[in-house]
Amino acid sequence: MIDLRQIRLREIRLPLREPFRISSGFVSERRILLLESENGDGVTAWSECVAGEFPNYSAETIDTAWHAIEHWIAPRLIGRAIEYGAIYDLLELDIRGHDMAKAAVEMGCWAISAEQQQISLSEALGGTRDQVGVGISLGIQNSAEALVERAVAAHEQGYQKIKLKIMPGRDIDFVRAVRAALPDAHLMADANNAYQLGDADHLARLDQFDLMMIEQPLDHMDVVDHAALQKRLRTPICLDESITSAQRARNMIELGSGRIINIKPGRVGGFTSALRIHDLTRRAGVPVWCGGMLESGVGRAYNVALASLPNFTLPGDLSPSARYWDRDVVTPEWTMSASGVVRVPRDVAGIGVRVDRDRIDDLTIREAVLV
Ligand code: OSB
Ligand code: MG
Repeated sequence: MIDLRQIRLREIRLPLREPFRISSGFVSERRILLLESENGDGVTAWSECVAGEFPNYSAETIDTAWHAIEHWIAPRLIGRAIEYGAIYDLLELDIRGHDMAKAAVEMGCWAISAEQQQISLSEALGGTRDQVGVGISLGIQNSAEALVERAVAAHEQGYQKIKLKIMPGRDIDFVRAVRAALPDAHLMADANNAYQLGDADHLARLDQFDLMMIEQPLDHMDVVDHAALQKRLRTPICLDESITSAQRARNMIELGSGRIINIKPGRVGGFTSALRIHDLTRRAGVPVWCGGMLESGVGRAYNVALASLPNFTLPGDLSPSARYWDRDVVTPEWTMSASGVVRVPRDVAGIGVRVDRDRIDDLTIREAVLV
């Protein structure tokens, strides 16, 4: 049973080792919202909000999430006994949207519950895998040569899936060059909404490169145009931004808007919602994989746990700590084996890594205690 006593919010700044560019924006330093939630029985857990600094991926930002947690979400939960599995539906009753803010709190409560039961987060979720396949997401580069160089290096490191961010003007030729350099690699593209249905003929030119999938080519809320586009592509469409709930996942399946889903627990409002999507896609024979939002080692723990569920049959955007940071905020840092897998810490209770509190204190630029 969850009976939250307080939530401590902190903003930390963590510079990326390499700037990351997608079709709609650019980030070189992550502003990360971390939560430390304390239950009435003294059990605590760290969690992370995946919202970015600017609303180019979805409407939420770190600042809207901070506001939503402080003013609307924490007041619904603090001092009120509730099952962790019921938090998502409680918040949905009268708070529209703010899924990333909700997820940060809800997932922290799952971790509290796992700590109480002395089981791993993976076990709490019903995970079955001891290790999960890892993919890398390569940001948009200035030239095809620069992209090829990074893709080849990633392939040599063992990544099981290489995702190429694309946008108009940096698509067909860039993907062609990578495919020529890596004839057998598992490649995919992610457009982050950079195209319109009128670009269908252009996007169909990607079919020749045997991509595993093309992620979210059209509008960030759309499931209708994607259905029309999927009819014109041989390459499977994978939806990311459009799938904000189990209802949207059901719509995608009913309409044929895509054949694969990238589940980011932060984007869908937390673990209860992610599990519903997992279960309904599994029944429908739609494979899923775990997406990433350039999380610190705290958020990564939640993604790795989720990716240990049975229908996560494709490699996730779960790169090791060193891909992103000179030094992560957890110990041990997240690592990847030469065969491209990350170990699921199913032998450790809770999130499975220790949070380096001194380092977080050093990195903290803003703090609030909600009681
Ligand atoms: O579309 O999947 C995306 C990062 C920020 C915003 C959106 C996306 C991404 C990534 C990064 O692709 C994946 C990762 O965390 O490694
Ligand atoms: Mg994406």
